[in-house]
Amino acid sequence: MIPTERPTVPLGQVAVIIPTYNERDNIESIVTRVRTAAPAVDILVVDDNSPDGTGEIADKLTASDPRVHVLRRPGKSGLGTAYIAGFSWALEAGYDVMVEMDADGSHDPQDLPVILTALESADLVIGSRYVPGGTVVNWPKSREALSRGANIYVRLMLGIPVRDATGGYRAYRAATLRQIGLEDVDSQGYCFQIDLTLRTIERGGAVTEVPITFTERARGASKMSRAIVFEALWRVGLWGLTGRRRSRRRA
Ligand SMILES: Nc1nc2c(ncn2[C@@H]2O[C@H](COP(=O)(O)OP(=O)(O)O)[C@@H](O)[C@H]2O)c(=O)[nH]1
Ligand SMILES: [Mg+2]
Repeated sequence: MIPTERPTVPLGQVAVIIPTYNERDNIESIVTRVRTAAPAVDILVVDDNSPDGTGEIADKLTASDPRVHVLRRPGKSGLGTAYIAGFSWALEAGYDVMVEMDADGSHDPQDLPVILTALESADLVIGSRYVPGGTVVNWPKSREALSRGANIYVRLMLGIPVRDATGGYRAYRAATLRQIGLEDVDSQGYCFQIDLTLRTIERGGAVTEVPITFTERARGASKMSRAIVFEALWRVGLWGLTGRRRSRRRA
């Protein structure tokens, strides 16, 4: 969905939020790459007390760069709550834009300037694998089929014109996050991304997708699980069947 008539609004200060759980081999590289690709942004790492020492590495990065921040949580509590904690921290600190980015290198920091430029005339920008020009590298066919299938299911169930509603490389305006009621979001994983996309659209927000190349991680292990996939299946099904979008519009 590409808004056409909207005037551009300057962005202000950007916080890139990077959730981590056992990303020891990736954290330093991703922080350095973000710093190089977008020197004006600040970074917040949200680490869930990773047993592999990711948090300690992040603390060292903070010591040498005051624009890198670390939020340490006591234990693994899921991607959704990690982002909500990160968003809350950044909203409180007065940032104007919050970017979601994985630590594992799947999201190329070099795409950040394009994503941020698109946000000048949108409320949410999704780095999209499934718009023309977007692509996935090094995923097994089964994983890509799952992701594509999930996005078709989302479009059918929710009726939203977004090609990559599960994508986790995205930028929000602070005002958007303030409006969508983060306090009652309890979706995790992919469903968290779908939930926030739907909430943005429900409140009249403009969503733009820009094509990205998503590259499967080279180091460390994925935290995706069957439970995360099933959560998205049942919640999206429920939202679709109960007409969540229509009832919220009336509210
Ligand atoms: N803080 C935190 N980060 C998480 C959690 N689960 C996943 N992550 C991070 O979220 C990002 C995406 O996770 P990943 O395992 O790569 O998922 P995949 O890309 O769907 O396979 C990575 O940076 C992970 O370290 C969690 O429970 N807590
Ligand atoms: Mg990943």
